Amino acid sequence: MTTQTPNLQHSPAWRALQEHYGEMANVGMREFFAEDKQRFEHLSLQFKDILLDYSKNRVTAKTLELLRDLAEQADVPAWIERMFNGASINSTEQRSVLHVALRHRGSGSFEAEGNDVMPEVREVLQKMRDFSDAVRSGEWRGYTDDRITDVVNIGIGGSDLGPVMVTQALRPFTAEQPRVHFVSNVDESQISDVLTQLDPRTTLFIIVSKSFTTPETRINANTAREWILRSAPGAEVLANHVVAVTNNVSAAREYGIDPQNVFPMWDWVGGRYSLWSAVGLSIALSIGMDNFESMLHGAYEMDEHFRSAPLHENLPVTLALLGIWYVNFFSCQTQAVLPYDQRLHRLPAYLQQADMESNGKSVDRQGRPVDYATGPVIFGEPGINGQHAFYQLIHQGTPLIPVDMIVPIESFPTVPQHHHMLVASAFAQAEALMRGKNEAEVREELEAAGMPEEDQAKLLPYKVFNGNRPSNMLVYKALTPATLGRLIALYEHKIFVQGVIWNINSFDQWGVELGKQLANQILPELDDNKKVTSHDSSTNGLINYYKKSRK
Ligand code: G6Q
Repeated sequence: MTTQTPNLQHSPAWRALQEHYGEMANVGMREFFAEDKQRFEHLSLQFKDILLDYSKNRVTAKTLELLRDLAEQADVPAWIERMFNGASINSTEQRSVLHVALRHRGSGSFEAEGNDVMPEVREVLQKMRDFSDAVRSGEWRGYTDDRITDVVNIGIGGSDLGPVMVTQALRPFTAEQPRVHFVSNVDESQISDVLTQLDPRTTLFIIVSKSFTTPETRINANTAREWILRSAPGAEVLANHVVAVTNNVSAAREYGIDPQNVFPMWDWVGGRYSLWSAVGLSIALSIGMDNFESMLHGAYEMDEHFRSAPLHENLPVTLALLGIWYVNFFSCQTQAVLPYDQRLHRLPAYLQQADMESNGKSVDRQGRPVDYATGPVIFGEPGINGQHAFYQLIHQGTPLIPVDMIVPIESFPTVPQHHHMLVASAFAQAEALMRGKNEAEVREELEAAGMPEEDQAKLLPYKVFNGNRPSNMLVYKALTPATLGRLIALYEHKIFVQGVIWNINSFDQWGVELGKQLANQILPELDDNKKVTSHDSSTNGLINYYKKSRK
């Protein structure tokens, strides 16, 4: 492995960008568009049915060249190959990172620790197909010989967010049955709200837990088991109603899941990158295995593009470099994801985990604290709704917030009046963010409305939009399984490239451990009514207040 430049900020490519930022900080995008009438053609890329217009960014050809120098300096092309070749790039956990193998459609092999993983991947895909076909056709039945009408996915984090997002996104491809539900939170209200609508005789649970030790998932799984057994003749009925997806097959067996009903996954798949594995079983049950495989195919196509396209034509690399430009040179701390597609309403939450858990790191690959910013805060909501909520801050607030807008050309069903309004709004927002409205334009507008000059002067500062606010526009034909696969893979690879440039490990998540450890200490302290004194005064105070106040 190549050694990274010891201090990124003193590296030649970084310094060149820093210097260039000095020239760019105050230049307006309006000027770029005035100078280059073909800026859209020059700064947009197309891959299959996805168009990326990145012309509304505060970049020139020189900026892009310098950013690509940074990518070369960080050895991005070699890191891409390392990932695809199964090197242990998740260095703190000594694991390969092979979610790309899960959607590999060619005849090639992928090696993790010297073993080709493809035979097992194909075997599990076949098992998913057999199972999902059986449930969907009614061949798989509940213990009373009734057909399965509802499936409940019990899992959290990476074992939940992907399947939730995808099943919502691909609603037009779902069959009427089985209906798919999700339970993730340990808050009992979620599982009870789901179960009250269901009949245990026609419900199937998928317990999804890579580790099979996650307490939230285990508690929910116990509740599900009790719920089935309450009206069942004996524990043997569980074989018809509970399956598991896990890397810890023995724990699933111990828990009482029929070995036939266990779908394996592997330690070279990170939770937040796992929807392509059997973690996506709820997706397959919902949209059918053919559609699930189309999604894999779409992702595979993006993988091939990522691996082979030169940096200047590479969509994930381009998105990653633009992000670096804003985070590290414009000091942006946030990034908005705004899908103008209601079916993608869980995409911001999904990407929040994918990005923030991957790149929310402050120690580099050599174990040193970094002295530059890494992953931004990701947030977002579906397009039009966000406009009526938080866009004010994006337009006129003090922080600079780069946005990604994600827009379909067609939606299912397309009702032109609705869809035109949606698309017009997305394009208008990006235009407004870029152009803004200057004093002269505001004055002209107020004058045309007949406002007296004195009132104009008072109102003017509030009505000015400085503009020059960046956006990427991702436009795709329609949200099919293949397009969604491409879109998710695009973001996964963007995140990876940024992690490489920041010289961090995007594939571990030690930051989630401490809170879990402390919760395990507090949990037994809630069992009695004794006063707790072992923590700081705030934590003691909260625990004691809770104990005193509960019934
Ligand atoms: C994802 C994270 C995390 C994980 C959950 C569930 O990358 O590691 O979100 O997916 O904590 O873990 P289990 O699947 O092991 O229950």
